[in-house]
Amino acid sequence: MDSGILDDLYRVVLDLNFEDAEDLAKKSIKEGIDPLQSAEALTKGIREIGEGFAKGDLFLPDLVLASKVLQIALPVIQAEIKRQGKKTHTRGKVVIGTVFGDIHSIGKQMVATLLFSSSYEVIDLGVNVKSSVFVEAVKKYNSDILAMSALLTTTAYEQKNIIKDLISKGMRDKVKIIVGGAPMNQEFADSIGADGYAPTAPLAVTLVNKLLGLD
Ligand code: B1M
Repeated sequence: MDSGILDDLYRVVLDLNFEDAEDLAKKSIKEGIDPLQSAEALTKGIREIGEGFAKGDLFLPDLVLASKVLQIALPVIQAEIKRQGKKTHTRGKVVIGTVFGDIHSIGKQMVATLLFSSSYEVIDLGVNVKSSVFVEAVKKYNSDILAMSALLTTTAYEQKNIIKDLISKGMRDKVKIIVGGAPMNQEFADSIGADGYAPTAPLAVTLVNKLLGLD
């Protein structure tokens, strides 16, 4: 296995090189690189871009171009994760989305992909999802899990509003709620009345398994 490709995937993000992103992702699959490691290499790159942005060393166009790299490369990798998932039966239904006011899609997409490849039926509502849309979907699909992602300190509180709306409609006890995203932690999840918090996509799968009594 050529682990140099993992380094290339990491660097393609830092170099904002969206032109080579797809070919490199395809090459990693052709060469038998574990797609979970490839996804990790890409996200390591974008985390560093985020740190540079936070320090003022990088600017919004850097964020936009780096996320373009991920939006090109990650679907190729995710398709391979799904392909290797050998899904046989459905363990449960998960409604997932990024909350209203927030358009960050990459982490939510990773959680959705790993849940799907762990045999969950995933209803992905996308980004910037209004509370009423989450509530309707939970009802329509009779989902076991509601999974909400938020990447901004401001939008994290939107999750609390959605939980309040579920309570007011008498639906809170019918669904387990998990939250995640960079600004969150367990304490925050407890404070808004979620059933669980996961810091990463793989741990979101572990959490869902645990909440549904499956292992
Ligand atoms: Co924005 N952004 N962004 N951004 N962006 C952050 C989040 C930020 C931390 C950057 C920074 O300043 N260091 C900062 C937020 C600060 C804060 O609120 N505390 C920020 C900001 C400020 C903004 C804007 C306001 C910038 C502006 O316009 N001035 C703006 C807001 C737009 C909006 O949503 N309304 C904005 C815009 C954007 C882009 C559109 C350019 C782009 C998003 C493109 C896209 O997603 N399609 C973008 C990006 C790429 C980032 C960073 C660099 C990377 C986010 C990412 O994709 N990470 C980010 C910096 C950072 O996070 N360090 C940043 C990789 C991804 C795999 O990680 O999403 O954390 P993450 O997901 C992880 C875990 O958190 C977890 O699992 C994932 C993988 O293991 N997880 C869950 C996520 N959801 C989960 C749900 C679960 C469980 C686990 O259960 C339900």
